Amino acid sequence: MAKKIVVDPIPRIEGHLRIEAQVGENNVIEDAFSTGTMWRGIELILKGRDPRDAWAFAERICGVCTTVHALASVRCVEDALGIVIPDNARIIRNLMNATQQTQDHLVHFYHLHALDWVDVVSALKADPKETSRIAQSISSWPKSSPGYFNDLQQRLTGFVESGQLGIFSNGYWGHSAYKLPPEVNLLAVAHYLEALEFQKEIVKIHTVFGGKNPHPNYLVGGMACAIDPSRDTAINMETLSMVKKIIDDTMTFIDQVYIPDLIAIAGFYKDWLYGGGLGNYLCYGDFPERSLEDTSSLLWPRGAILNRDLSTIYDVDPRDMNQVTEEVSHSWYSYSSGDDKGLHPWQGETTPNYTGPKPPFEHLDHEKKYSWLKTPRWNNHPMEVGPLARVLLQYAKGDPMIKDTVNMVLGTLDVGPEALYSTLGRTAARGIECRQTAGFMLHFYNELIDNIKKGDYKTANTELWEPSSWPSDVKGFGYTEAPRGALGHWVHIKNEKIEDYQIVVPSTWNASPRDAEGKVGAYESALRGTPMADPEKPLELLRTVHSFDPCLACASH
Ligand code: NFC
Repeated sequence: MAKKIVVDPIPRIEGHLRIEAQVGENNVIEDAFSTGTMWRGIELILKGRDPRDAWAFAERICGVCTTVHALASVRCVEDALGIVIPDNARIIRNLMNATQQTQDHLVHFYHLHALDWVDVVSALKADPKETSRIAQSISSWPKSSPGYFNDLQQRLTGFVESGQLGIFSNGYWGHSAYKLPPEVNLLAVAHYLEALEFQKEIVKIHTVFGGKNPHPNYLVGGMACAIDPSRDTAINMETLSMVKKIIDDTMTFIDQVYIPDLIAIAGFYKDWLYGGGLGNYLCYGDFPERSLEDTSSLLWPRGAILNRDLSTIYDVDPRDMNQVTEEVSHSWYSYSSGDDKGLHPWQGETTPNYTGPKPPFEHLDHEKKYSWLKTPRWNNHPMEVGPLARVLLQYAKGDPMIKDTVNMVLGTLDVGPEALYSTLGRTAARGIECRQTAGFMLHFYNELIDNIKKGDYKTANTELWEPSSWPSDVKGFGYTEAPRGALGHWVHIKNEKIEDYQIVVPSTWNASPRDAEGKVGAYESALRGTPMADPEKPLELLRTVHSFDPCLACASH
């Protein structure tokens, strides 16, 4: 008889995700149900407000992807009001978004996902000399002496002996699904701690252009930072050289630490090819070289792939009332129509209606409503969004940089392209993409410097700032690719105020419950068929769900 297991909560930092899984006799997951257990109502909080303030509320949806809701929000209000931003604002937004992606991917790999593959306690048994030899054989990163690893091991031993593992507590240490030798575990723990220290450097870029992090400042019409060499503004020679140094250090860290670690760890798990999931991928695209309307100028393209068929790329139009919809047949909301059928976000409704059991409870009834997440669909298909979707789309389109990096990673691991359709493929795609976004940081930095050299200092356009100049009834759409995937904000502005605001989030696409036809979401699909060594310690389930980098704070907002 199938056993039921419950893992709640799942993410290490971002919000409330519960998975209930049915596990068969042979300890293979037969079915899984994904539940968002929290809701805050940001869409309702936005109603009736000045649309120019929306970004500041929307950005507070999440402190992890801490710029992307502000970006999508200013873009959707500008779209509605016909505001064109200056070129420097486009460039600074791109630079801030590339910074966000890069920092977020680094944090995900080391701090939110690595411990699904790395056994911290096993690192105590490592020979530091051998760790040093391995480190020097895979990278020229300077922190690699036997003494360095020996010191770290002593510190770690101190933690364990005092019974206080701190950030490393609550792991399934010693689980038989961990495959790394102690020496590689020690190497990975060293880089976990180094990455924790380094990631805070990367976000200093947000403090230069957005005043602070988390939640840097944005502005409808451009960016709220002044460039003016005649005054002592925050953007000056000193801060720009600091930004350049951070970008250089970030590229070095990714090339010398993240990518070699990714390949070294994956090399021990290349047979663990579970978790491929839906095989449908959706991207809105981002990083405009000219404008958001001109989708041919996006460095990350827009498009959809169905059934893992990379030979056909489908056009995507999130303004098309039939393409993107959200339905609530298994979600704790009700629609005024009285049925739960999908609505395009410009017709969207958010009316909470909790019908689940009163806590504490053992299990949810999955025939009924079972999540605070709505169920997004693209042309009625469940879709996976995120780094794997973006890498596959660029691979399918023949982007030379992505093709080379994907081929390098697959070649080094000695696996074929089918390995991409897996938990490990999703994790590898994030590393490949992180290398690309660090390159974008440099690209947009150079573009900004060129503009400043030409004497172009303009960062904001406030011509349409006066509400009386706005149309009385208008709708807008703003998009971005957040670290976890395609993000859309849709606004309806009436008589100078927000009439309706709908947000469809990457983690909602991936973590959604099933739809009225029973089609499962991306997490639910990816978990099916996963074997577990010990269902009481569901490490393999965590691996697959963590590979999507869940953020439930965003997903149910
Ligand atoms: Ni929070 Fe966000 C969620 C991202 O999916 N990326 O919409 C954005 O969080 O991390």
